[in-house]
Amino acid sequence: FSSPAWWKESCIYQIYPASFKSSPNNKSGWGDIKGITSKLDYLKDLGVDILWLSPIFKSPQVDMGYDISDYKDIDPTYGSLDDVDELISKLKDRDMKLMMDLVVNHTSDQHAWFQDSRSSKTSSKRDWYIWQPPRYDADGNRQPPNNWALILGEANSAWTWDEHTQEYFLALFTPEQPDLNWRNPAVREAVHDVLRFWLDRGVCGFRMDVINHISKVSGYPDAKIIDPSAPYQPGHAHYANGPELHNYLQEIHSEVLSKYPTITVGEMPFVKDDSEILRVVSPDRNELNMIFIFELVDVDNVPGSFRLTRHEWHPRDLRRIVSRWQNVMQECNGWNSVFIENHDNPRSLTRYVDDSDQFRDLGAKLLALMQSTLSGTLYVYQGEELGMRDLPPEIPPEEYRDIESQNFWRKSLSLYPNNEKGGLDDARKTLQRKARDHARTPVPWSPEGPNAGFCDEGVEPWMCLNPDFTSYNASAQQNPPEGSGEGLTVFQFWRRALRNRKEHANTFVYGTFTELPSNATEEVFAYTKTAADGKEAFVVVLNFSGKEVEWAVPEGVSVERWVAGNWDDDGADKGTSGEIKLRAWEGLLGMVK
Ligand code: TEU
Repeated sequence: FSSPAWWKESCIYQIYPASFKSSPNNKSGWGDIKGITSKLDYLKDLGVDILWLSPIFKSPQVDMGYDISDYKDIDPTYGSLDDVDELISKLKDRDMKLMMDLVVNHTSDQHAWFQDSRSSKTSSKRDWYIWQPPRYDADGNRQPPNNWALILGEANSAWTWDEHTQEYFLALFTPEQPDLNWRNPAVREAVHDVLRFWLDRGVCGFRMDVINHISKVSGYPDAKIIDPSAPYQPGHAHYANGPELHNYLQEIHSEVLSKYPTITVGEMPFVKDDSEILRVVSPDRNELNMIFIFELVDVDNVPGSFRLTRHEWHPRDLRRIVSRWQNVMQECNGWNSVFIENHDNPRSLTRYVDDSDQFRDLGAKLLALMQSTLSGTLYVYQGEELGMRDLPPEIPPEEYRDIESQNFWRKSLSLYPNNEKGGLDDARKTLQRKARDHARTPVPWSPEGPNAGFCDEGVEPWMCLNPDFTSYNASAQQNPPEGSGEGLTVFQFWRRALRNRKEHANTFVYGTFTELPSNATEEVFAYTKTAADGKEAFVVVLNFSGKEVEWAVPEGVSVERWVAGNWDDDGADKGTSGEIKLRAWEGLLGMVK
């Protein structure tokens, strides 16, 4: 359904630089660029084609680099421009590429542009950001221009008062991340210039952070009240996919992207409407190659609310969401990004399957089997290939380093200092279930403690490691010690799955997805993938439950044999027609006649 392209067939691996690998003699406890360069053979062996680095630019690190103070320089914590050049050239030696994270909805408040903007109302950069005079309530008290809430954890106002010039500026995420005013053509030109700078240096493209937030509706109307007890409300109806978004994206394309062979993926929180999404990813629109649709990773958010909320879900929701986007993109000639993890969500293993010691490997492999057989460009988040799981509950919220978690916890402490109505217990539960910290623990490279090869011994890592590194680490997974068992490790399973996906790209990357009926209790997600020329088809059957269930091979699907599975026997002895028994968390890949 779609013409082939290198960026469609590539496997993209997301690196969270602070936690990937610290090079020898780096005493900071943070990962760095040289550390990344030292692991390219590992990544190549896994089957990765493109690295996407979360931001490594100069930054005060209020939001781990998503607050940039200089787009054309590297934060000294991570290294230098020379290190990036070296990384690009070593990637090239291995036929691999580099993608950067473009964070241009907002800058850091330490960026020279903002410093200038806030210096006076007559600054030439005043209009580079979004400034508004206050409102006054009936008692004559100063109030922000509207009721929009900050996104990252605190639920305060999205407007910050500037004493010096007596106006508010808009900063949707934290007050240290003021939003750029994209209505100003000079801002857009400055962004184009940043893109050119990196493309000329040899990067192949960009992941664009909250790119759908760049156009705000004019007049800044109040948001609908979702939580009557809160003074500020989620305002995304007024800035997610705002009125000028498509014009701005098309302008980036005509001014910059059309002149380079690039890959682009936009982050688009809060938007689920297919026509709106297709506007961005349809090739004839010249906007972006693909976007991250958050419907699946937001499945356990209270609808309409932010991330740090809890909502129950059932495997049928996962089925419905995955099927929906497979179908929409193939019917409308769009393109999917296939992903289930990133640095903003807990580990998929804990969240969608079962991370207990008993089922951990099966669960991680089940998700690998699903993702490696879906149509679209595949993204793997660091540690996903190792079956990393969330932090255990013994680690207290005080150990969490993310600004979102910290703001949320501080707010909870102030609301329920004595755990009134169990408020603190509840907040702890939310962090345990939803904190971004779970995905940000350092990658364990070896079983040797206390730092597991992430950084030098004697150096304190910037955040705690997951204590299970003695058994789950890259060295044990990539080259398991002799006698450690018959089956594949999670890493080996991923490696096999990625090779299989490449070998059968016509079927897995580009093929037609058809959902098959589930089992009676609806935990089985089954589908076929068929190559466009009809020469090859596979069936994928995934039991999203820890129970043994029966699933009937539908009439019209004739399975020749099961070729792979997440249980060590690859499902070899199973029947291929009628009712088949699926074991706990079992996933099967079958060749269709
Ligand atoms: O994330 C956007 C973001 O905040 C999402 O978490 C989104 O709001 C959520 O999924 C919807 O429920 C990006 C970065 O990935 C994140 O790390 C940054 O903190 C944020 O932008 C600000 O730059």
